[in-house]
Amino acid sequence: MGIVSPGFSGRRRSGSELPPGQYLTRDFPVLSAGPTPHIRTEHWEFTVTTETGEATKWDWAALLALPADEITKDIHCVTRWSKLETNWKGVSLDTLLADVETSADYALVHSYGGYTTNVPMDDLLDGQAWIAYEYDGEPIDPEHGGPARLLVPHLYFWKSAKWVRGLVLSDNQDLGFWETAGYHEYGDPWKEQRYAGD
Ligand SMILES: Nc1nc2c(c(=O)[nH]1)N[C@H]1C(S)=C(S)[C@@H](COP(=O)(O)O)O[C@H]1N2
Ligand SMILES: [Mo]
Repeated sequence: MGIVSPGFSGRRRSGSELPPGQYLTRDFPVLSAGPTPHIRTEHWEFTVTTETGEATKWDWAALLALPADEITKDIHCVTRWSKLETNWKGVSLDTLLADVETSADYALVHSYGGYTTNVPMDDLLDGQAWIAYEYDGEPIDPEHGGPARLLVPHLYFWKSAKWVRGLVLSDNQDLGFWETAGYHEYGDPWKEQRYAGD
């Protein structure tokens, strides 16, 4: 038998899990730049528009019909809270984009309510991003982006657009809401890319 020190259960738990300048929170703060839109799933649509103008749409039934992943990831807000091991269910962007013909380098993510954020395509593929529709085994609360939000947890959480309604793919990087307001265009929490120029 090995020696197990008290409080060490084998689960990852150490300061090194927290990106620089972040603190741990156990609750789930709500951060929204405007009012919470209430979108009924029967009216929900997700549209991917490529650089050639080709549009592909999914309605709620089509989203739910796709293979989904159970996702456990740490999330890091630029206002300095981090929450470890959050649990989501959703469809990976690899699955959604499998049949979308594109060679675009960038996506501008659009939300119901008008929020936008830019993410490179390389950060949306290879198991790094999802359209999530469950949090902790329940439908996502409207305040937290339900019925569906983007989840791209390796970047600051402002990239995880709540009430997501689509992606516009482009060869050029068009900046989103916070990025236009002076936040970093990429937003890697491990490099503390909070503001433009960081
Ligand atoms: N549509 C939309 N998505 C958004 C935001 C927003 O204001 N509108 N805020 C972002 C920011 S700054 C953060 S930290 C997270 C907060 O998600 P939460 O409210 O579920 O914690 O959502 C991101 N996605
Ligand atoms: Mo944030």
